[in-house]
Amino acid sequence: MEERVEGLWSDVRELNLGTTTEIEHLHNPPTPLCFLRDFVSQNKPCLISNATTHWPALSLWPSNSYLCKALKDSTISLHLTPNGRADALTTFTLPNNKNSLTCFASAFVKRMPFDRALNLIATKTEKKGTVAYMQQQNDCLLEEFGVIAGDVAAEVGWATEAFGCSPEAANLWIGNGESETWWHKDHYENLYAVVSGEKHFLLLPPTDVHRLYVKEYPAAQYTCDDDHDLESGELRLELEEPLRYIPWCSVDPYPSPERRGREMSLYPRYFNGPKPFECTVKAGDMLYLPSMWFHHVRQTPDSEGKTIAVNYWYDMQFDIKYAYFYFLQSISLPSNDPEKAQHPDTEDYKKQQVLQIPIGEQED
Ligand SMILES: O=C(O)CCC(=O)C(=O)O
Repeated sequence: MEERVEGLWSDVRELNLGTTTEIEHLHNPPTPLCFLRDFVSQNKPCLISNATTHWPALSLWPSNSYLCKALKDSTISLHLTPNGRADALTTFTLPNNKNSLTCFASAFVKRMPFDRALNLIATKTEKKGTVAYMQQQNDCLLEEFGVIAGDVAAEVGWATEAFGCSPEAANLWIGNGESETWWHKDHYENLYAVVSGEKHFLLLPPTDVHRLYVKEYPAAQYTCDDDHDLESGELRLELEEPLRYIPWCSVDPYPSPERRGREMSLYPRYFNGPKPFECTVKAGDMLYLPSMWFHHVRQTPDSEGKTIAVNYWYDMQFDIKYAYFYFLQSISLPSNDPEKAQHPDTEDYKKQQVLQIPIGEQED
């Protein structure tokens, strides 16, 4: 079975996606027909330049003082982590200090005035104990940033025509070079436009699902006891109670040199298989990220310390491609992982996992 699945990875590249790490680059927005025929129906990404040249945001938003003035009365949700990794795997040390486990950690989310949040993101200070990211994914362009929403388009015209519907949500993302978005996939068609700074995407097609070693991890949440001084304030990680399990990708694509050997031996299908597609989205560019594609994102800030992007999520079709993908991910392949089970399913097994993993034998 392993060989047949490996054959699938090369077939999709040879037949459709290309065998380099680059995705197709369009120098102008496509017509709705071309977009639908050449990309959406083929579930194939592309980078599109000159799709947002008419947006006032491109000249206005790089200025922090413009944003602070326009949003002076706005309260927004800021996501805080100690390491820039929200919705990512990290090590949780149990209260006895002897055991630890790998868990899925969500950010501490704090509502605050926009200017304070931007200051936490864009100002570099020595003592910083937290990494801040505005990334509330609830249609936040309108929900939280309504006063500047008119600086960008409400939807992407040619995409709306191709999909036959308006976006389900439009989100604004403001982060800095320390934030990283871990491998995951979404059940949406995504048009992702960078307004300031750069975003660096790694992409893998849905056919490569086994290369990311999706397993169930206990959910945990960062919290903060004293959130008056969020810059240096300590974030604490707490396991959710009752325990809840989240299926999540296991692979860190950029392990530190000390961890690299271990990661490579745990996740050979990722490290020894075809390289992920790579795409840097610069200010003024837009990425079409098809539904169910796995993506990992890093960012480079602009000269005022931040990266800004706006993305539009359109409903995907739950069609025959989805059915094939769902079938493929149900096939389990052997794993080198000492934590073994890809989908542990009994409560006893899960409790054992939580209680019996000594520090030092963890993935982090
Ligand atoms: O920009 C990011 O950090 C992540 C973007 C993303 O995951 C998405 O648009 O689905």
